[in-house]
Amino acid sequence: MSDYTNKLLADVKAKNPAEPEFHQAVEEVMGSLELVLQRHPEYRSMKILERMVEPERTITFRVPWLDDQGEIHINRGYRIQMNSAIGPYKGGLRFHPSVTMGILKFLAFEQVFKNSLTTLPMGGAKGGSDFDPKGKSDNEIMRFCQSFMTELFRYIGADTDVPAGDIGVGGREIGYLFGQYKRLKSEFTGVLTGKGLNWGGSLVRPEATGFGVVYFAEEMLKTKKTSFDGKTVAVSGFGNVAWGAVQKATELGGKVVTLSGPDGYVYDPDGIKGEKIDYMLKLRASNKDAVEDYAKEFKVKFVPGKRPWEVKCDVALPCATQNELNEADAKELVKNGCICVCEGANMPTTLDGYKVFTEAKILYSPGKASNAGGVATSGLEMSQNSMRLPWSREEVDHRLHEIMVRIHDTCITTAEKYGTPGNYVNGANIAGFLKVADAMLDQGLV
Ligand code: NDP
Ligand code: 2IT
Repeated sequence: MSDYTNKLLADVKAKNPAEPEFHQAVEEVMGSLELVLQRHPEYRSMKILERMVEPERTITFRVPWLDDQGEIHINRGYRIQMNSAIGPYKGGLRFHPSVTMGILKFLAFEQVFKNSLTTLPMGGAKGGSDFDPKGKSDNEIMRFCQSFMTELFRYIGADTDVPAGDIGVGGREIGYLFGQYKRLKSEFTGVLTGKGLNWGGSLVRPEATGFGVVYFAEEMLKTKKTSFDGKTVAVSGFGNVAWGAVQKATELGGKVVTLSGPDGYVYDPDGIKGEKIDYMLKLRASNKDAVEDYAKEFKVKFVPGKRPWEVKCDVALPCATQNELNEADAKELVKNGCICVCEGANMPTTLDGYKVFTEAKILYSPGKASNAGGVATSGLEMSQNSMRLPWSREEVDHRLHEIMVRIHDTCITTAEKYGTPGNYVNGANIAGFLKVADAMLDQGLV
């Protein structure tokens, strides 16, 4: 990095103390932009980067709610509206006890680049709460969602900011949030995505992130003249993204042998397919916090307290959470012959892990490129809502596939144009950045 980007990163750290994930996300992007800044001095003189690391708006609010015993709980709610240069704010809501301002800033920052890569007109945002859905009843989840929306509704809207799901927020939560928004505003608009099919949701949105990850990985494998057929695949997580990825990887002939949760990982050498994929939905819906039940149900090995990266695989799809794959894990994967790591989660690989993959010259794609299918299909849901016309499953899936192929091509051509052929991180960061930066230049000092 140059003196300029080093100083910028130091300023970000000083101004946003105790937010290591945000620092990490900024550092990764800065690492890709040297040549861009040399070729375009106007970005520097117009302080585009300095502006991009400062959220346009951050909102925090109190979320009081009653549990089933009548006890009062207070959580903190957030919405980070990071950048609206190319469209209304767009990005998910995360409900997880680990949620802090720093986590959401990193996610909102990543979302700006990701949304830009989709080619659809969406700015970047993220929100959520430190609420822990684990062990909560359906009624408690509903009361929490209603209280959360009772404050959030002032700041969002179909043309302003359109939240969706992320960790801990799926179809059920989107339903409760939407219901409350509708009551408060007396309007039925596409203010959230990931809605139910009967009330404005899009076909394929539940599967979209995972499908998109596999469509992207398929393109990566094509560059090495190979495919998923016959490949052993390690997946982490067991949530929405992992579920979609397992389905599509299996459909394309891959054998998915792992799933993981905070409790450890399961190793299923016969492959996770058919009813086993449906069982993943039960695991999530149980509101427990574990994958061990899968091992009991299907009589396979459960490895407590470990991540799946020690398992021999050809393709790795990290689909759980940030920083779940570190330097040692990366070395283990490379040593065991893994040829492709395609991220489903946001920033699952540490910066040291990324270095290992780059040095080993294996295929490696950052989440902001390969998991963009989720938000892209949210964008398609917004289009359908605006038209008040639903598209068929084939239509949405075809568009999703086309978008993922296009993002892949953009990463490849941009990485090459900026002197680092095959580097998906640089390709994604530079291409995502350029569109937003140029829009900011056009719009004056905003
Ligand atoms: P889910 O809530 O459906 O599943 C999340 C999975 O990650 C669960 O297995 C969860 O276990 C685990 N997990 C979450 N936090 C932690 C933690 N701190 N330590 C260990 N395990 C953890 O979420 P999604 O599948 O939607 O999200 C997974 C990843 O994909 C996230 O990084 C998310 O940002 C990203 N993503 C999601 C998109 C979407 O459309 N849903 C789109 C693009 C990216 P548990 O919660 O039980 O701890
Ligand atoms: O990280 C992500 O891209 C998401 N959680 C999906 C966001 C969205 O608006 O669909």
